[in-house]
Order: sequence, then C-alpha cells, then structure tokens
Amino acid sequence: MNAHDPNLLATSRSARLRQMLRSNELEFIMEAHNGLSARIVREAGFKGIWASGLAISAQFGVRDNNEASWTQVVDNLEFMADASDLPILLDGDTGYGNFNNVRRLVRKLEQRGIAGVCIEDKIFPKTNSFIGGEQQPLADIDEFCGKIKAGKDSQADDDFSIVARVEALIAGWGMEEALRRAEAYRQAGADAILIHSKLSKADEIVTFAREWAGRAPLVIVPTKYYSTPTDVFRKAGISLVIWANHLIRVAASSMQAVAREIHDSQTLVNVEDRIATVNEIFRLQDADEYSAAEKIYLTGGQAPSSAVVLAAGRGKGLEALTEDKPKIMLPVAGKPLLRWLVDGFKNQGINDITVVGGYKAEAIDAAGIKLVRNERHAATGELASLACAADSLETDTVVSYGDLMFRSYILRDLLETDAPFSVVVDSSESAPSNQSVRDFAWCSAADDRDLFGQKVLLRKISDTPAATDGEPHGRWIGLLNVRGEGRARLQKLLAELRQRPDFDSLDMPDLINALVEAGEKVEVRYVHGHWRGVNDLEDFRRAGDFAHTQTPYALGNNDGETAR
Ligand code: SPV
Ligand code: MG
Repeated sequence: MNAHDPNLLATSRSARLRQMLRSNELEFIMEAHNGLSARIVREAGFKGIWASGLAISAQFGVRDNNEASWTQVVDNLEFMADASDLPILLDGDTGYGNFNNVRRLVRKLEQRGIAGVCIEDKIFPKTNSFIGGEQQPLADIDEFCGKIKAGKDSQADDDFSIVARVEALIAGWGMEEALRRAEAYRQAGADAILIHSKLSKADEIVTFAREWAGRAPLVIVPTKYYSTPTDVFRKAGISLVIWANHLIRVAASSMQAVAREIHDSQTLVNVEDRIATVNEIFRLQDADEYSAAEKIYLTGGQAPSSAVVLAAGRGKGLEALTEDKPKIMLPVAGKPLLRWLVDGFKNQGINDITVVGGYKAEAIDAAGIKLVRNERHAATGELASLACAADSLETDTVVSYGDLMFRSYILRDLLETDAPFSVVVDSSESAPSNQSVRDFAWCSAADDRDLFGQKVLLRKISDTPAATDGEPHGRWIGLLNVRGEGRARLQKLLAELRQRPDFDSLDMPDLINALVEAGEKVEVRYVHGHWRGVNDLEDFRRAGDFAHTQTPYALGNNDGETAR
C-alpha cells in the first residue's frame, strides 16, 4: 500500500500507525526532526515518521539528555504534524517523569495529531542508549508498567499506540531480563515492544524475536547492526523497523561541508549547483498553496490585478532620441516614462507588471517588472505584443500603452469597476491637433455629469471616423481593464483574431472593437484630462510639464494636463 493511497489517508494517523504495527508485512518509519524533514520523509514515500529524541535535541543543538523540555518537543512535533500527514511515533524517552507526566503527555500528543509514543524503561533524565549504556540504570518494572497503564487509560483515541522500549540488552541485564520486562509491559497494555540493541550484529534481536514468538508486535532500531540484510528482520517476524537518525546525520554532514567550502573559498560559486535551489525550498514550504490562497482571500476576495504594458515600439517622431533605447526609457522629469507608469501601478497595489518590449528591449530597466519580448515587433502591431503576455491574463489585468502618464485616481477608479471590460475615455475637447495617435471613441452616451453613475458603454474606437459616425464622445486614453470572466473571453477572442491573416497589423482598438462586435459590454469611465500620451517630441515636452504636477509639492504647470 502506498503512503498516499487515498484509502489510507482516509483513516486517522493513529489508525495507520496501528495498522503498520499489526500488519504481517515488515514496515519502515524514518526519522524526522522538524517540519522540513517531516515533509521530506513523506515525499520519499515512507508511511510513518520516527520523531527521534536524539535528532530533535540535536537540531536544537542540545544533548539527548532531556535538555529540551517536553513542551519544546511537543511544539516541534506540531510543526512536523503540520508539514506531513504521516503518522508520527514520538520517541518519548522515559515519558518525561512519572505516570502522571505520561498521562499528560499522551493527552497533549493526541491533541496535536501524534499517532503514538514510545517510552523506554530508564530513569529521567535519560541518556542516549549508545553513550555508556551499561552504566544506565533501568526503571523498576512495576513503576514502568504503571506508566504504560496510565498512558493507555488516558488516551481518548483507541488507536493511539504506546510502544514500550526495553533497554535491558543495552544496559547489560541479559536476554532473560529483556524477555521478562517485555512480557510485563505487554500485560500492562503496551501495543508493541521496542527491543533495542547496540551490537553490530542482529544476533540479540533475532534471539529475542524467536523467544518472543509473536506475543505482540516487535519494533527495532538497527542503527548499530545496519549491515544486517533487511530480510533477516523480515524472517525474524519484526513488525516495524525504525531508521532512527539518518536525516539529522546527513543534514549535519552536508551543512559542515558547505559551511566549510563557503568559508574557505569566500564565494558561493562552488556550492550553488550542488545544493537545493531556493525554489526547491519554496516548494517544500508549499509556497504554491499560499499563492493560490492569496488569490482567494486577499484584496477582499478578488485576486490582485496585474498589468500588461505594451512597449515594443521605438516611437514614431522620436527617432532622434531613440537610437539606443525604446521610447519608454526616455526620461521625463528625471525618470523614464516606464517608471512613471510602473510607480502608478504599484501605487494602486498592482505589483505583477509585465512589460512587452521589442525595439531595444535590452535597454529596458526590468527592476520590479517581468519583461517579455515581442521578437517580431518590427513587423507586428499591438495585439501581437499583447499575445506575448497572454499568460498574465490569469488574474484581473489592466492593459496599458507604454507611453502613458495619468493622475492616480484614473487608475484607481478604473480598478473599482466590476465589469468584465472597462476603458477610460477622455471627453475633454482639448486634444492637440498634431496627434499621431488619436483613438477617437464613440459611446452609448456623452459624458454628462448629470448622469453621474449611469453606465455608459463603448460603441467603437477609431482613428478615422466614418461620415456616418457623427462626433466622437472622446478619446480612449490607452487603458483597458479586464476582470473576472472577461479574462477567458478576451483570451478566446485573441485566439480567434490570431487566425486572421491580418493579425500582425491589428492594434488594441481592433481588439476592443472586436469585443464590442462580439456582443461584450465594454464599460466607459469618462475622465476630463489629467493624463498624457507621449507620441512625439511635442508630447514629450508636455509630458515633462505633466510630470511636475505629479511630483509631491511641485507647483507644476497645468498646461500639461490635456489629452493625448
Ligand atoms: C532516538 O532516535 O533518539 C532513539 C534511538 O532513541 S537511539 O538513538 O538508537 O537510541
Ligand atoms: Mg531516543
């Protein structure tokens, strides 16, 4: 049975551990000492975890002598149980005190989803069995049986397991004493017996198992007799093998090697390719789950918007200034046009910003943005660029021209719209006549402040009004907001337009018009100035003026606040 078998996962952790102890198969559990290692044990395919006292104390940097308090151990177990859905068997040392401490321990372990505890018949505070074991005193049998009974009597879940660990062989008391104790512990209610040996051969264990003759499940820890073939354990009728300390040991040796290497070489270059990537650490922390949850729970249940900035062009009329950089990298009042835009998005909480570059894309400052390239920019229009950033439409997205500056409320108000599609249209009549990009907009109603709040829908955007169109109601400023279900519908339409032979010549207005023609309602947000498009030298000069109005406490020249 696989550890991730859904039937198995349907049963509780304690039931799964009990099943492993009782099954006729030889089962294995692996040491873990914190949340990360617990997850790694699960991913490796193990069905259970040994929360080793040695390893947990070692990762705290203390000795295996009950130097870490039992509550510190239990807190650590909570991280392990959260990081892995496997049953955890705690190495509970001597139970951290007398019968009463065991009772409380069992209740606390159950509360934290721990499947069972192993207690050993030594005296608190204990010492690791491999450090001078012969000199270690053993607990009085009756007193230890009382602890087992107290633990069993206090468990709320019938499946919670108490494993009694016999240290008689470690302490040099011999086989007969080991068997006598094991039988007493079985009769006291132990669910399994852990028989421990520090010999390099499994002889003691095999003899014990033969004499024991299956009276209760047997658990072993073959740390010292590691070279014994696993089949020997199987044939001896052992139920559960604990690989007790190998993850803390590999962690120590890897950390030692890497720390030494970095210290000696004063560079990371020798280790980078030999250690887990930062992304692998994120994966082990389940960072993806966080991202998915963020989309549901942050920003009032709505996924944070992203932005796509179309900036593949060189800029007509600006050739003299764009020899070595695209238009969006030209400075306006001391910072590149792109930065004005990026800062504007960030100020409204949009941090996922994809810029589609093309001409001299290598000169784009990619700090804080995702840069994608439209390699065919010289031969294509804006829609081909948008298609390069189609992945961004996974979340609500604002598509923007790259050569745009606007007052912050324009974006803020646009982001407040719930409509699947919305655009900003400037109804002011102050558009300068030398504009190369005009994007006239016709709408269902003119901008009428008496009708404030009433829905206005876009009819079409065009540079070249037909005689029958009548006066335009304003000009589209270059912002399209796509939300919710609109995203998939826009993707579908984009895919359809891609099939058209003239796709490479299509621009954003073609897409928006196609949306309208497909029956989509494209909501209009009217503004009255307060934005700038930068299309030629004259615009550029005015953009500088406009920028000053955006700079804190600068008494800017308001003649910049006209339309594109
Ligand atoms: C542990 O892992 O802490 C154990 C097993 O108790 S051993 O170290 O082998 O005693
Ligand atoms: Mg231990």
